[in-house]
Amino acid sequence: MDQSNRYADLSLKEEDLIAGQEHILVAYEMEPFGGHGYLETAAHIAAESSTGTNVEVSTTDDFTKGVDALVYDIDEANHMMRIAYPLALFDRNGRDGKAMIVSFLTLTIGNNQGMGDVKNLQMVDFWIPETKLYLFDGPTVDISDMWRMLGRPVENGGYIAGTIIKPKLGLRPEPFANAAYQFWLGGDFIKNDEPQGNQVFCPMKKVIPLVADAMKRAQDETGEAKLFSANITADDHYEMCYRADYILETFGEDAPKVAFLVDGYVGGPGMITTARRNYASQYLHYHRAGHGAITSPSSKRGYTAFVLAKMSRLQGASGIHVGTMGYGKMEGDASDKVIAYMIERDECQGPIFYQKWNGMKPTTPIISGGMNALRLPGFFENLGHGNVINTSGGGSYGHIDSPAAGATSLRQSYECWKAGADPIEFAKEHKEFARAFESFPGDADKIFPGWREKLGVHK
Ligand code: CAP
Ligand code: MG
Repeated sequence: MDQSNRYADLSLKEEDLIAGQEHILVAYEMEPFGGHGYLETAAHIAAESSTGTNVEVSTTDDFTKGVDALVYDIDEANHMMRIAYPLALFDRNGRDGKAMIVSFLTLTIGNNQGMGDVKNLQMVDFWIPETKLYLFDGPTVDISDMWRMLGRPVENGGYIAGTIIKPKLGLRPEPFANAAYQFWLGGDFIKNDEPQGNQVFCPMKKVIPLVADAMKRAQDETGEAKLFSANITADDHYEMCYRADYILETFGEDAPKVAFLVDGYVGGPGMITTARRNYASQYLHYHRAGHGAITSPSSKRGYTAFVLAKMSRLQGASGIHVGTMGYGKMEGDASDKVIAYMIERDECQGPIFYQKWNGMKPTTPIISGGMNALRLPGFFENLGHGNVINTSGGGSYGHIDSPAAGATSLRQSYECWKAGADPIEFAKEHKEFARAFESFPGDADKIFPGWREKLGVHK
């Protein structure tokens, strides 16, 4: 059934919808299966994503029709379409009237993902009216709080050198805490790797007190504050809070320096909001393992990594992984910097929509996955700044001298880029950075050909 006379209105103007502030706008890349018209399929998607189904139902009344989602723009040649969703469609909390990301997803990326006439459907951008942003939690804690704890300026506080405890699994409590201590001697921030939590060989109640002690010792030794991002991901709200409460109590006076890592893609939006609402004083670290299943550039469904990051700011993530923009080991390319800009700025042009954030706190881009001191200068150059948290697991524990030397090499790499120095010349004066070349010779050959001769390394 062609529903385009009800669920499409191509005379609607986007600028009027934006001025009206009463719709959420969503842009999709869409292709119908052969035999299905473009507008007809787009209208079917709008129907299934709002008030309709594949047939007319007798219970529809005039009010219902007033909240239909409407296709207002199609570009068949480029497989693009845009839908305006009236705000009234979205479910709201009974307790406090707030919006729910889960409801946003249920409509915009719900049943429409499995329809028989839709070959591909991926959300590439969305726009929230800036006067309605107060409906979303937004972040409570941001990178400026981290900078303050590190004793730095709260604006432009610079690069936060971090790591992930490696190996990913298989360390017992003492070696685990020792790995943390060793890194903290040179760096700022450590995160649990995403599967680390409460393994039988490394129970939370054994390892967390040792990590808290390692933090104290590293702080005493270096005279610097240290940060730890503890994984509290769990199926069950109560289990998550049980872990979080135990961790805060154990860190005691250092609890403000604890972030909570939540795996928000596998765990789902409810888990992020549970952390955001129950622990509003902690930095909320959104890890996104598994997201590639739908956000991969090769994926034709779901939504993009850009959309995931933009949603995370609404949910109140203090920081989210945004990839490495082609400089690390995961998928991505240089143009992904728009993901970082969208979450850290107060207004930003996305792939389709210009979003104003109306003062909502920023979400830190967390840069991770195959990074090391040699790859960072190029990364900073592409991004244009270094106000990020970077976690380099292999890049720290893979340094041939020590994890502390690995951490120092990361900091030096930032200093090198900030000074606009030539990395080879900089390496001649900075031993840990120089030793990163020998630690990661494959990268060194690729990024700095001829480095051996220039640095006098002949092994
Ligand atoms: C990085 C990491 C992170 C990835 C996830 C890993 O380790 O701990 O989980 O960064 O990808 O297990 O791969 P290395 P993303 O530093 O040793 O590579 O950040 O893109 O979500
Ligand atoms: Mg990991």
